Amino acid sequence: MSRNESSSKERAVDAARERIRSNRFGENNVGDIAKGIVDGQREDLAMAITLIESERPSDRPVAQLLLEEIKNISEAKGNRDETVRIGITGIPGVGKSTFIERLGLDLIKEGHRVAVLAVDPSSKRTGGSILGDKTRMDELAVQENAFVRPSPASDALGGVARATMEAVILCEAAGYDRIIVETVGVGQSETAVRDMVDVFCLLLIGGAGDEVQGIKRGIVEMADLIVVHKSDGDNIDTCSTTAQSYSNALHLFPTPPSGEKVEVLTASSIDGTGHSQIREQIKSLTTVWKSNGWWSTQRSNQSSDRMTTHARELLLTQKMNDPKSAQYWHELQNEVVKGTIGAFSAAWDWINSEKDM
Ligand SMILES: Nc1nc2c(ncn2[C@@H]2O[C@H](COP(=O)(O)OP(=O)(O)OP(=O)(O)O)[C@@H](O)[C@H]2O)c(=O)[nH]1
Ligand SMILES: [Mg+2]
Repeated sequence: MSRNESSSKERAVDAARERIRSNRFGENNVGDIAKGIVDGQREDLAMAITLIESERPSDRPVAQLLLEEIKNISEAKGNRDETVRIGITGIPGVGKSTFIERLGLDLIKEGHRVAVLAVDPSSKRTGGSILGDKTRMDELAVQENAFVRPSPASDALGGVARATMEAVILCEAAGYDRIIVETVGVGQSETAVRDMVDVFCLLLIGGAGDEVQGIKRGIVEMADLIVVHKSDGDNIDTCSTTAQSYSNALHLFPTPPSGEKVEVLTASSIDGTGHSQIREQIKSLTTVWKSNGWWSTQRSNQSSDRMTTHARELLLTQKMNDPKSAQYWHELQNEVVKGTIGAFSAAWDWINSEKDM
C-alpha cells in the first residue's frame, strides 16, 4: 500500500470517529446504521466496528443497541448458520497474513464473501497490527467481496477479544460468510480466538521442534487442523518430514472434543501448494460437524463461555468504578506487594468489602 493510500485510510478512520463523536451515530439512527450494514454499506460497517471498539463508556449503550438491532434483523433473515468462522494462529513470521490472503482470495473465487479480523493485544505497544508494515493483504483488501479490518489498538486482551467477536457478528450481518480471524499476539490471544471460531488452524514451520516454534502443547491440542507452512523451494522435504512427525505425535493426544481426527497438511502461500486440500478439509469438517451436532454445540458453548467472561469483567469494572472500592483496592495491592497479605485473601477482602464501607 502506498503512503497516500495508507494516509487516506487513516483519514477515513478519523472521519468515522468524528462522525461518532459528533453524534451522527446516536441512539436515534442506530436503526438506519443497522439497516445500512445489512444492506452491505461498507462505510456503515466500518463505522459500527469503530463504535464497538471504542473504550469510552458513553459509547457502550449505543453499541449495545446496535448489536441488538443487528441480531433482530439477522434472525429475521435466518441465515446465520451459513457462515464459517476460521481462526489462524502460529508464531510471528510463520506466514499467517500471507496464508490468509491466499485463502481469502481463493474463497472469493469460490463465490464467498470474506472478512478478515485480528486479535492483537500487543498492537499498542509494538505499533504492529494486521495492516502493519510487513503484510497489508493488499490484493485481498481491494476486492469488492473482501473486508479487511486492522486490529483494535489496545493492551487489554479482554477488550480486544470482545470487540473482535462483536465485529464477527457485524461482518456476518453484512453478508460476509467466511470470517477469518488472525491471532497476532502471543499467549492468551490463541485461546481467545479458539473461543470465537468454528475451525481453528495452527500454522507451523518445517524442520523446527515444538520448543523452537514457541508452540505450547496446549495450542496443538486446540487445533482442528495443522498446516506446516512455507512448503516451497528447498523446504518441501523438511516440511513433509515435520508434517509426518506431527501426524504421528497426534496419535498420542486425546481425541479432540469435536471427535474428528486432526489432519496435518503442508502448504505454501507463495505458490499455492496445498491450499485446495486445506479448503477441502475445512469444508469436510463443517459438513461432518453440522450433521453430528458438534457445530451448534460448539457455538452454544462459546456463547455461554463468553457470558461468563463478560460478567467477570463487568463485575470487576463496576466495583472499580466506585472510588472507595478503588481506593481500598490500591491499599490491599500495596499490602500484597509488601507480602503482608496473600493475593487470595486480599481479593476476598476486597470482594466482601462493600458491606464494611
Ligand atoms: N517461502 C515462503 N515464504 C512465505 C510464505 N508465506 C509467507 N512467507 C513470508 O514470510 C514472511 C512473514 O509473513 P507474514 O504473512 O507477514 O507472517 P505472519 O505470521 O502474519 O507474521 P506476524 O503478523 O508478524 O505474526 C514474509 O516475508 C512472507 O513473504 C510461504 O508460503 N513460503
Ligand atoms: Mg500477520
